[in-house]
Amino acid sequence: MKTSLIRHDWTQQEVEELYRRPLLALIMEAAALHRQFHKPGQMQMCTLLSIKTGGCPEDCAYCAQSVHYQTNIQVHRLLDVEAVVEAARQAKAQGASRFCMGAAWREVRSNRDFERILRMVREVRALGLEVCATLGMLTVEQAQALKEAGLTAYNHNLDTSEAYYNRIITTRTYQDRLRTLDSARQAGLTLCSGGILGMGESEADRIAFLHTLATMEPHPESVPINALVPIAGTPLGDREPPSVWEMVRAIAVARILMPQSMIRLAAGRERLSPVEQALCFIAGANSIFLGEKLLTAPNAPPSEDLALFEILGIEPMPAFSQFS
Ligand code: SAM
Ligand code: DTB
Ligand code: SF4
Repeated sequence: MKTSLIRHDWTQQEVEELYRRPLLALIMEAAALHRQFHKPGQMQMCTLLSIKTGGCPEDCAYCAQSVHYQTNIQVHRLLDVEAVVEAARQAKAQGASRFCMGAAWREVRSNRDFERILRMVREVRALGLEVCATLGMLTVEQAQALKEAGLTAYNHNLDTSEAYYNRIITTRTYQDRLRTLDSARQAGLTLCSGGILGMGESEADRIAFLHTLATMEPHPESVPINALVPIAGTPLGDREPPSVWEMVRAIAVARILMPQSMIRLAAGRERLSPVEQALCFIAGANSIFLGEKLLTAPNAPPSEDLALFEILGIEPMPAFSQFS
């Protein structure tokens, strides 16, 4: 039965065995589960907006927005509610069903900026969109306030394995990360949590990272798999992004481990050809970021996305369909 395929007791060894399988067989198994749990002709479209850009005190080695690195971005304070609602309206008109707001904060503070974010959440939700936010660390009380305002999901990525984490970020710990995810869960928010491939991590790190996600109970409803977008000026600015084969493998393993979750082919998609993207969709990805920009970096052009969906016969997933 379906439910027996949703497991939270995966062992590290099982995940490793899956991860090392021959790629084509892995893709086929993932595709079969994808068909069982999801409508294969539907894709979730999420649009990102950076509502507060740059000046972040954390030192995440991949990030354009950290104060620790000299990068070429346009820094700005928290946007006005009206500007955000207008961007959400446009995202909806383009076919997005989820609107994700990102702030370059280490943690949420309960001040006027937070009140403004609660207003943004209420108004974007009133447009009939799912609303996601990624604001850094969070307490249960703050998560509850967001939930009451109508927030659907909280994004907080584990990024990589616990063992590799301090090679990428020194200003917080893996435990901090897990604690925030727990606060969001306690408040009844759904979770969006995934990671980045191509930061110099080993296969063992990728296996451990996927194992951590797959043993959460419940699984994060949404799992973004990002390819590193190398940002000039950051410590990872010169890295070669991961190959499409590495992306497909991670997506397929995530799909098998967490059959009911949305697996998002997230950052780095603009470097993939239409055929490469289609392969990621066959391997189980059923969610993308739609829109010209991610947070600071460019995304695949929406016109090209819509052309590809036309060819593949993919339709936008309606809002809230995962939860009904
Ligand atoms: N400050 C908040 C936090 O760290 O949770 C929210 C914003 S942060 C930019 C959201 C996520 O974007 C990060 O956790 C990371 O996984 C992803 N990300 C950031 N920069 C990236 C890059 N250059 N390439 C790929 N993914 C990136
Ligand atoms: C996620 O996993 N990826 C998004 C979203 N969640 C917040 C962010 C990608 C950022 C890519 C680099 C940039 O735009 O600065
Ligand atoms: Fe700050 Fe988030 Fe960027 Fe890390 S990823 S530097 S916490 S904005």
